[in-house]
Amino acid sequence: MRGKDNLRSAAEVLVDQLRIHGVRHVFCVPGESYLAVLDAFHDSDLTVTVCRQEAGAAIMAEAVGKVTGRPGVCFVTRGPGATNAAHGIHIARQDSTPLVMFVGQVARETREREAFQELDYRAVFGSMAKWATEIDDAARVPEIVSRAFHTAANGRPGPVVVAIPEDMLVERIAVDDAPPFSAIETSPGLDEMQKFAELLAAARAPVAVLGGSRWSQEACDRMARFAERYKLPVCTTFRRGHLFDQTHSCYAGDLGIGPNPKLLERIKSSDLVIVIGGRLGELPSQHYTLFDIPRPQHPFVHVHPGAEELGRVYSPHLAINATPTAFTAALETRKFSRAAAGEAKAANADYRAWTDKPTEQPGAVNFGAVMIWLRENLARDAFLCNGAGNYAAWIHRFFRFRRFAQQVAPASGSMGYGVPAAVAMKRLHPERQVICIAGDGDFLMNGQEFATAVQYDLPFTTIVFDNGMYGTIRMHQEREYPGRISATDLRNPDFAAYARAFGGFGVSVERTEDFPAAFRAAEASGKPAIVRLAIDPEAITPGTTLAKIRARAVAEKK
Ligand SMILES: Cc1ncc(C[n+]2csc(CCOP(=O)(O)OP(=O)(O)O)c2C)c(N)n1
Ligand SMILES: [Mg+2]
Repeated sequence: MRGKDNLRSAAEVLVDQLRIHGVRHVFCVPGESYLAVLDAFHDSDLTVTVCRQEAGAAIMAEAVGKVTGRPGVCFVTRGPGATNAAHGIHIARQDSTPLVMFVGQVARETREREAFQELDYRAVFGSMAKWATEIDDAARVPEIVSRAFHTAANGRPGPVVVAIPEDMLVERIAVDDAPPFSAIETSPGLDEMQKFAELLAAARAPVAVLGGSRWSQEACDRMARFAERYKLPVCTTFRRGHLFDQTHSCYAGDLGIGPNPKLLERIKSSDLVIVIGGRLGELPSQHYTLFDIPRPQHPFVHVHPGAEELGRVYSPHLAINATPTAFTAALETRKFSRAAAGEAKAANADYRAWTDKPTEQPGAVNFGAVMIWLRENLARDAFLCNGAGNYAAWIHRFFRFRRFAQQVAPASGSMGYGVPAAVAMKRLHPERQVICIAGDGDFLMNGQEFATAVQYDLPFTTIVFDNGMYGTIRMHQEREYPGRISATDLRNPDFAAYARAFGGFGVSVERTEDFPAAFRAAEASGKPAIVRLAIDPEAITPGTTLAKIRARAVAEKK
């Protein structure tokens, strides 16, 4: 708000810039280091969500960036606030998500004395953020915030950290606002599209691999039309299942952890791999084993919005520096010729055979059957939010994502993501169904944000897969050190009572057949809810048991 003197505090200027750049939501944990910004929120129409821990606030901002393609915004205090928030900054980095985090900083005249909670944010976030900076001069707030938004959102998106000294925030200044930032689409050139057309025409068994960010519903629809027209099998990379309608007849499956062996075979024997949008990091490359480094064994096209990513590990036969949005638009502007061999149909049949029915599992709750019930009963556009743990293998295998951004989960494999992400989705889209799925270990990493859900009356259901252990690590332990259990057992709280203690709804399920009624009761409660599932620890993946993994490891060691 401008005073009679026509001046604004730097904090007011900053909040005005957020509105100009299109921000509607901010997530924060307050701190005395940025009181002036909290005060500027008071008169703004920003929707503020106050969180219980900065990791929660940063993950909420990351989730907003992920589904909207525009920077999610969070505010945290200096020192411990900023280091707590590193959880979300790292996810935004690895997942290529636009995010801007503002950190309250000590007053400028006390800097470099290691003042109370002082940190050098350029150094701390230097290797984690896409850009880390500090605003020294109040008059430069519009310029630096504008650069933060452009940097976070364009090319390969990522997190930007902006430290804001508390004395700078209260300075009163006369300064012009910046114009709104623009999302810059990088389009493929005509020569590149010609070369792409030639590679596609020559290929007998091509496969497309979708990943990364800078997609949209329109881009996904264009990709689906292209696949359909040219009978192209399409798979999605780890936690990017929402980039292709998984009920589409060209869908070939999830190239994540524990993929369908037939999908791996198909990719290995393919004669043209087209990677669109993704980094082809460790998981989609199956720990860098699927393709030869640096030159892949088959013709290889890599389309990525960040020029620095092209040729980073794999030297492609054709590198296209373009956003998936612009690339898929270019696909619609010309005709391609292609010797259709019907492999999309075969690929989809392999996918369906792998995912249509649940596998046999030890224990009275079969999580595969639960996932299949959810895929048949959730709203078509429901958000599914989850973190990391073996429980997620059932999501990737048995759920069927239909719409862009429906899967809100960290490709970086970070635990503790689901609850804050679900809070953010419900804040953004109160009208849409939101589900969180969490492991017992995973849930308690940021489960305190359940209180945030209660505070803002956000009715979403969290399904807790309770197997009494850090299952993923137990699985690795049994593989590498069979029978030597170390630091992977968990003694859990009563998760249903936890929900009730916070003011939500809680129920525990011991048998598969009781799940639908429990889930419906949770949804009908109109409250944030937890449905806890009692899972047999032996049910470690959809395909095997702990005992089998241990027995095989023992036999191999003999
Ligand atoms: C923040 C974070 N800390 C640690 C890990 C390492 N880690 C990966 S999965 C896992 C166990 C997950 O346990 P749980 O949530 O109970 O799921 P489960 O595997 O039992 O299904 C751990 C500790 C991680 N990925 N992220
Ligand atoms: Mg567990």
